[in-house]
Amino acid sequence: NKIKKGITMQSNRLRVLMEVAIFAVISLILDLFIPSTWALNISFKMLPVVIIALRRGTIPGVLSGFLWGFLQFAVGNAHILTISQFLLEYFVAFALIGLAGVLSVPLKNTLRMEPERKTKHVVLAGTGLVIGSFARYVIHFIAGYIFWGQYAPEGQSAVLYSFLVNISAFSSETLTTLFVLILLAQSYKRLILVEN
Ligand code: 218
Repeated sequence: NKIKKGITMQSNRLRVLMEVAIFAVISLILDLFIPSTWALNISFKMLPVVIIALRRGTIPGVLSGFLWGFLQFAVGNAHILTISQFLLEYFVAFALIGLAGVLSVPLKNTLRMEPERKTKHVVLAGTGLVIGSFARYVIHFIAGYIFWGQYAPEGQSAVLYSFLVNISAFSSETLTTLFVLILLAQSYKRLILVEN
């Protein structure tokens, strides 16, 4: 019986890792096909990583974001200025999206215990999204004024330039993703609740 339990735990770990990888690939595909600019980002490519974070918790979420960042690099879809900029924006920033997972347990408890309270579900999932997205964009803002300041318009400081670009990208991307999260509210039970 102990052995049986051990095997079940192992195959469950494998299952979680597969989900982490599959959802990172979905984020990558969305990123390859939805056009966006640095400042305006009407897309929901973060959503798969957010869903994995809410479904499996912070560590799988962070792993999935990290893997997405690596895949961006692997397929040549990363914008690299320097090594430290690359590590910061594609590994640290993307991994931080997984922080959405801090609301995994509260959301799953609510889905189980108060299955009819859709608004509460959306508020919890949306707050997770905002936490992960915000943490990510703090990094893009910092990288923006350290590394991307050269692209600021004449007379605009690097800090202000990075702030304006990244606050705009953060708001547009987070709101778009929130919108899709609201559309998905009926499916949280299937997307986020797991038996094991
Ligand atoms: C001001 C400024 N411009 C560009 C970047 C680079 N940046 C911003 C947002 C997201 C990503 C990752 C790929 O989607 C990158 C590389 C910046 N940080 N700041």
